[in-house]
Amino acid sequence: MTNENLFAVLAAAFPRERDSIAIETGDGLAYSWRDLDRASAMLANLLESLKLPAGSRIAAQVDKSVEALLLYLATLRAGHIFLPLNTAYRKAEIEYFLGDAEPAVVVCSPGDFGWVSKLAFAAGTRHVFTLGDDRTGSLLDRAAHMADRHEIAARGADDVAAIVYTSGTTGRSKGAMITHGNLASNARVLKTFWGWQPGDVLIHALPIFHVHGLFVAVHGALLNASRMIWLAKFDPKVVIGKMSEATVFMGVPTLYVRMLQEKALTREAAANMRLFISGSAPLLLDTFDEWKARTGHTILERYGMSETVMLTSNPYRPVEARRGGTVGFPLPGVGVRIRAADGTEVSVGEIGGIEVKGPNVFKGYWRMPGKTKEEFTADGWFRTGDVGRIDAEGYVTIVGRSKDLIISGGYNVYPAEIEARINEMPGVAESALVGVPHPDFGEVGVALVVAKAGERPDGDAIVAKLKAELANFKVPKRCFVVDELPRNAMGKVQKNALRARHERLFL
Ligand code: MLC
Ligand code: AMP
Repeated sequence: MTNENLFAVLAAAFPRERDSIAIETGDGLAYSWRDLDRASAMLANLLESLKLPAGSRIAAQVDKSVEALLLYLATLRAGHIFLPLNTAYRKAEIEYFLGDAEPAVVVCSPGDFGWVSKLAFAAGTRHVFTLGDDRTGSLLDRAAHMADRHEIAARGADDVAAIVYTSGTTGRSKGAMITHGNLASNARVLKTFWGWQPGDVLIHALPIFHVHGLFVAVHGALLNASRMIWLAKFDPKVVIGKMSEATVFMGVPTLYVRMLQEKALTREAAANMRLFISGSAPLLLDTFDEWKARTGHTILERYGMSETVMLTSNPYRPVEARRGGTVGFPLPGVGVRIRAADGTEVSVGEIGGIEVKGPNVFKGYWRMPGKTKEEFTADGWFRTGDVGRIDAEGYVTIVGRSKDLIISGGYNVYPAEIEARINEMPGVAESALVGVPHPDFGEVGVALVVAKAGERPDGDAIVAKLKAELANFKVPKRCFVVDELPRNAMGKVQKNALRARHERLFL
């Protein structure tokens, strides 16, 4: 029987020339394919030495480094479940994730050991390691004593490889259980669909705690035996400077917007590049057009989700068929359909809810069978919560979202979570968070707050308090105290009206 462990799939694609460079970092370090194999073996052996039960979760909240990537690969290799956590998350957020996922192992930055280990031990975690972005910390100290050979754990396509938390529209965050089969099938499809070829080099400038940077970008390069230029943080100047040595770049729209502000972005600078891919948030037509004018390259926009990895993509060839403002066609093997609110089929070109099906669609939400069932139709399609249409040629266009979600710089912000926090603050009767256009982040949150009778809460103080409690990208950029929130006949807050009122705040 073949081993369907995703690591086995990726490792089978490593080049025979094991001493060639697999990853080079922004500060000049080089890792060969042999290094990736041996170091992931050592880390996998460390995990195995802990004698963890099958299906253990390995949580990581660490700065981006090659070693952080190796921890992910080692977790796959040992057959455990990887749980990546955004480095911006603060105490309350981490406390929830650790309590919900009950990881057997938590890896955090050395500077966070005090507070993270306290939360982890309270959640029942037995092992807390540290990993710095400069190859320091107890994780590597312990792994240094391990053997550098390791037999890849046997896993089936339906076994869970990772849990990625996505915030809920109401209440608690949900952990999407993504299987080895989901990830392997998607990576294989994208390798062909995006025309990965020998000699490709990827500039990797995204964070590795979400599906875009961790799965789409990393699996793409590894499955193609491609070198990665590994940048710990996105810096537009550095990325433009590296284009002459690379061929592929993936980014959220904000990254493209920021590069367009650089004089160094020219046709010449981008001449060696084969493909620019955008996703995670809507790419404005202006950005698409401007990029083409400045570099001669047509950005290829695609659409995906944590629960489904990649769903649709504009075509690779012919280049003229990449259509700005659309997310292209369903990927091979992926079913995409549009349904009216009552679940009935809509005619071609009509708007409705986007539903999807395929080997890429996740197994369900961690310990939430009820929620999982709710998000699937009776005939097994997953409701994305996105609203769109499919035209006569088959192009999918996303026109909005039925889920109350703000996407800011490629990060998802669920208003319900922020509103709940604001509502708990003294002097606040109720609140609403809406997303408004922003030139850099695409969309940002603005909070509207109604005071309790006789009280005078302060908008700036509310923002400051949220800053202390929440991941920075979730904090509203502005907060206004208003007399009342507009409501419809059903008593529901009319967020569209609020959005319209503040539409030009940052433009
Ligand atoms: C940073 N800030 C943000 C923000 N990022 N505000 C709103 N939205 C964001 N995304 C704010 C901080 O709060 C801070 O504010 C200030 O900007 C500087 O913080 P920073 O951390 O130094 O910012 P920077 O490094 O410039 O980060 C911006 C960014 C980053 C665009 C590089 O947000 C980013 O890497 N985004 C990519 C997200 C991503 O990978 N998404 C993929 C999800 S997967 P203050 O006030 O404190 O100074 C997915 C599925 C799919 O969606 O289809 O791919
Ligand atoms: P996440 O839960 O972080 O995986 O975010 C998934 C959501 O990002 C999707 O449901 C969409 O709303 C949004 N998204 C991803 N790609 C695109 C895109 N190309 N255009 C518009 N929205 C997108």
